[in-house]
Amino acid sequence: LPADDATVSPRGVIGTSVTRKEDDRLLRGDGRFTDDVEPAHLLHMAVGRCPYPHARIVRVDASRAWELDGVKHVLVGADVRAATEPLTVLRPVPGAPALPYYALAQDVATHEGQPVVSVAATSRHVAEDALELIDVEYEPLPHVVDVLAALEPDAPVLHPSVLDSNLLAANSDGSGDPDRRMLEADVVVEGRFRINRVTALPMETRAIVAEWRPGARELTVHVSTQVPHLVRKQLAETLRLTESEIRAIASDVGGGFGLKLGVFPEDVLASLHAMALRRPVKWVEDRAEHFRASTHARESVHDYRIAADASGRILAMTDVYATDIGGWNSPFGSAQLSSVVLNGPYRVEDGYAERRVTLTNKTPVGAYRGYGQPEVNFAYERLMDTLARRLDLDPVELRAQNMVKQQDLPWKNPTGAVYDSGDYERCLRMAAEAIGWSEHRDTGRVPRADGRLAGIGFSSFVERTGYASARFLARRGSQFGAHESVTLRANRSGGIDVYTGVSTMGQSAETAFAQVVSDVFGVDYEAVKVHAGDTGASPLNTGAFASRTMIAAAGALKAAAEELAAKTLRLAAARLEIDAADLQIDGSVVRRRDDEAVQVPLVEIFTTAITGQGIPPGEDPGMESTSHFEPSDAAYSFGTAAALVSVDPLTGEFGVERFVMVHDGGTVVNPTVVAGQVRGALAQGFGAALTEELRYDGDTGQLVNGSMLDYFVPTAADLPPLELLHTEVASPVTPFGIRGVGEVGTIPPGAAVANAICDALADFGVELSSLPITPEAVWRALADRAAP
Ligand code: SMO
Repeated sequence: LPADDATVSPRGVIGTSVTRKEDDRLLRGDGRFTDDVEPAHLLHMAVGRCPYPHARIVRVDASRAWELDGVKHVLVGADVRAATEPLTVLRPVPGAPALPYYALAQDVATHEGQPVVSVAATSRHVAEDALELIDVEYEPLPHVVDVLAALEPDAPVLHPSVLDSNLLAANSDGSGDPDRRMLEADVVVEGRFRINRVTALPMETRAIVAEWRPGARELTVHVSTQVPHLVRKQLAETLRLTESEIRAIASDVGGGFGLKLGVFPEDVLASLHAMALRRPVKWVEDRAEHFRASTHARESVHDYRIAADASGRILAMTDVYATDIGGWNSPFGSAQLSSVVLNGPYRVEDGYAERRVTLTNKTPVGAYRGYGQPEVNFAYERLMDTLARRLDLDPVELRAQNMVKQQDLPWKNPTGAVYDSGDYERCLRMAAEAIGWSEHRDTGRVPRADGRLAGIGFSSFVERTGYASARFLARRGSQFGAHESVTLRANRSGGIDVYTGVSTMGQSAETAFAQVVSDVFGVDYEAVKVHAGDTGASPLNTGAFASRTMIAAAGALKAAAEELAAKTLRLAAARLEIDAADLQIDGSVVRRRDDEAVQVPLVEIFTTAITGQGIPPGEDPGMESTSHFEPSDAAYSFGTAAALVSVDPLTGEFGVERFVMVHDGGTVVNPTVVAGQVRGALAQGFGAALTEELRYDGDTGQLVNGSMLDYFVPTAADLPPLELLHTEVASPVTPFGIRGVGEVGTIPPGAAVANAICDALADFGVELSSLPITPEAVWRALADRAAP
């Protein structure tokens, strides 16, 4: 790493690959997931779901289910309507009306898999048997599953009581006069880009254990979520309880990826059963349910245009796109970042994004790692290569020529995003160098001995991480803030306990939080223990999403650790009768800076504070601090990926032989963790780019590949070798210069691989504009071009 632009704290703990706090328990099988929670007298819930994409519920008769041995409680739509409010949306699409989304379908169900009835029984199998005994009479209604067809005037309307079409909301952002630039430009390239419907597929499906103690008026929910404090808020609203009456606990979470952002219908149902029965109720989603009833993601159609002059200078970029939100709003609302990073890393003053958020009779679309950014990257990066070919320019030089320059940052893009800092071109050059672009450009297009053709493709990107501000979120109607919050509490063993509402879902928050506390306070990393995900034992925070945890939490950790360190030094100064400025905290002791022999153990200082016995006059007892921190703006990660492919031009079969990812996530807290995050997101990015697609049959409206046998998730063996390189430009808007890293890997695989295939097949004039990129798609594109 170039040392000059890295802001690494002098104590050296930030920036080192310390052992992960989470590994020991997870590797030993001591992790505690929601399904591991087994209270006494536990009952189990099963949910009956609509088998049609769109149907009126004419009649529900549950009488035979009630009679089955072991059945304790049955809920139908009317029960839910009487006892609850509709589910709320944490990040509604601006301008979208609220839809009356109840935990069980009321008169009409709008997607296959929507909950219609639920049963609590002594075991899951009894509950599922009971579902079979419930008579639901459906009247199938006309359905629409294609996002563009859903906008046609003759399409069946999903929510006629609220909307007279399936357009949930339309909005646009932009500046300048891009349509005029299009007319003036020497060249305009455009295309329609179809992004596939995929799903996040966490290894742990959704799960909840709900327990109600009426005497205590306390509903405790163990729930697999990224946002326990927000689940608590949404459950309170829906169940007509106060937040005081709910405790949400997320222990280990087996992957969130954006899917587990907020309350789901089944969380409400399990709570209602538990409250009616005064017994704990568990629901663990099975994989078939997960495919139909959690959330899907990404599906959208982008009509993207780039205008340029003859030298390749970009004059305007526009994206008019429709995103599919499915049959209802999901708890977090659909992806909203395509517009924010409309132009990627390229400098352009004139541009707009116009979005139509569209209802279809499919599973609701929610957040998924990347949240709109992989989608738009595929469109603009495919067109950058088209533009290079049209103008006979080197695609690397065309990109470099148009990238926002380091000295021009911060810079506001046409949709109002302020890119903070970075050296975008350096990442591009590093990727080109690493993949061997110049040799390939000069000699690489000669067919290999076996007839295969090699190609190299690039994808450059910026990624928004975190949020601009609470003010920005308020303007958009979001129900949460931009800050993160922690409590630090010293203990009588000489350690520091950290309490956070962030749940730990594989992103290594416990490790990174402990690193910051250790670094700022000076205490040993091993003496810091992080307690995560319990609303009953953490300050009211925001949560783990938007790649935002570290960029916000690091500031709160720093402030709280500094406050405790100052107090620790004052107490030690009084004890040692030395000026506090001459002391430092070093591992397990406070010592004189220039004389190690003069020291006092931290355990003694902490005990003094906690007991209040012997604290100097003017000091309060206690050694505890809570801090809330909001970064001054969002931080933009950036980078370039490069793929080397070989393609069989007869069959379209291809392989990704190398994949280089050059990435800048600002100051790195833990290199191993960052590499793991980038690799994990790349795996999901490759799945969405090459193999994953949720397919619906147009005639029946059924999901046809909702199982792990039919939906192809890449395994480690399916991935190309991943070569990771980093730069480390500190962000000026976050503590320590940290940028988010959790989602970035999902962004570039689709465009990089498609561009590489189109490069290999340049002589055939093949242009790929849909995801996923399959050998069949390549073969079809070749066949289309070969046809007269
Ligand atoms: S899609 Mo992420 O959890 O903001």
